[in-house]
Amino acid sequence: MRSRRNRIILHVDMDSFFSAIEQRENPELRGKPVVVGADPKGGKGRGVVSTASYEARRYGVRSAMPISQAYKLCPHCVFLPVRHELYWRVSRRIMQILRSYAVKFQQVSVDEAYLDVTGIAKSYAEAAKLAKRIKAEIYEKEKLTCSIGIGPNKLVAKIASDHRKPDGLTVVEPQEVERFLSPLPVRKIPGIGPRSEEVLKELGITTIGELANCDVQRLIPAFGRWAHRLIMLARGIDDREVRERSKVKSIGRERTFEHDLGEEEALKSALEEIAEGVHRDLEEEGFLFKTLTLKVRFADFETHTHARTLSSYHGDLDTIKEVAEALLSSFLRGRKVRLLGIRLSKLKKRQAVTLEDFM
Ligand code: TTP
Ligand code: MG
Repeated sequence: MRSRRNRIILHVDMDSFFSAIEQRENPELRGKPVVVGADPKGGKGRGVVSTASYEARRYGVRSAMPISQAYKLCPHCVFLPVRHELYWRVSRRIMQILRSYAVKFQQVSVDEAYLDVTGIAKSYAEAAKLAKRIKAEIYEKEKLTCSIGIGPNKLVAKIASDHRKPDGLTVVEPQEVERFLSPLPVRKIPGIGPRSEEVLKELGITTIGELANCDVQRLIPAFGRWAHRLIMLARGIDDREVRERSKVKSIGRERTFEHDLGEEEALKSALEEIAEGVHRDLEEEGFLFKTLTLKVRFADFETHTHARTLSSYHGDLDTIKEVAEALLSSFLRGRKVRLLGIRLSKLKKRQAVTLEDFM
């Protein structure tokens, strides 16, 4: 028995993420070999390559390579410093798009996520349509490309997304899993690094197909308890769930003012600004809220919080502003305010859209 359930899982991975963002931000870099990472300092620099554009990869430049080596391979490459904040900002927007397409969603790194679309897509053909739609939306909104793998589990989806890069889409239906995996090198299985690869090679195992068919006893001396799991993976069996990491219990922002505020107008506009920030965070995380808590600290540090729980879930800016303002006016007695804060809790994920919405 292959698997108890018929799931359809997507793995999305952005193409040369950091350098693609840099090329988007600066049109002069498009089509050029770009390396994002440490300063090469004319070949004497320390540190490593974060990523290289596909143009730079042609010269052999790779992630995690010493920057001095990258410089040797491609001295005319454009070397850029890493701008993490920018990349994470873009990442958050992309993840928000992806999340809206999934029943279950799991971000695994800055540029990578799993989507369980079982039920949203009724077949692999529908899932492929959904994937094309996702690629188009990301490109339209962010001018970035990604590669998507579709399979019956996380392992197959992940290997599939890497299969045709950049701008790829690889669909592996359950009955194709064995044919797809067999010829690939064992290294393609996440978790098998250069050391495991070497050990397997000594046992005469280089492809996933050979691993799938080998006797577990041969692997136990080197891999111990992991041996069974390794063979299962090689056979394309993987029951891991796409896990929502919805540890977020509340979303909030607060602001301490440079000068204590007394005027109603000034307080109102400060509160609006905070509401806008909180609303942006709520949208980015893909949540709706039911409870809003307002925090007020007066000039003498006396601090109050007032909460209101609504009868249903909301996600719009107007509601946040209205409720926050109503709460504020209930405890302003002409006193000067040092800090204002808004926190949203009793959160719920926004409903995912369905494929029908696009047809
Ligand atoms: P990856 O998805 O591994 O690589 P990538 O997006 O640059 O290229 P690919 O088209 O092959 O997916 O990693 C995502 C980002 O994470 C990458 O743009 C830079 C960063 N990163 C590092 O900083 N160091 C590393 O060693 C790796 C692998 C990635
Ligand atoms: Mg990537």
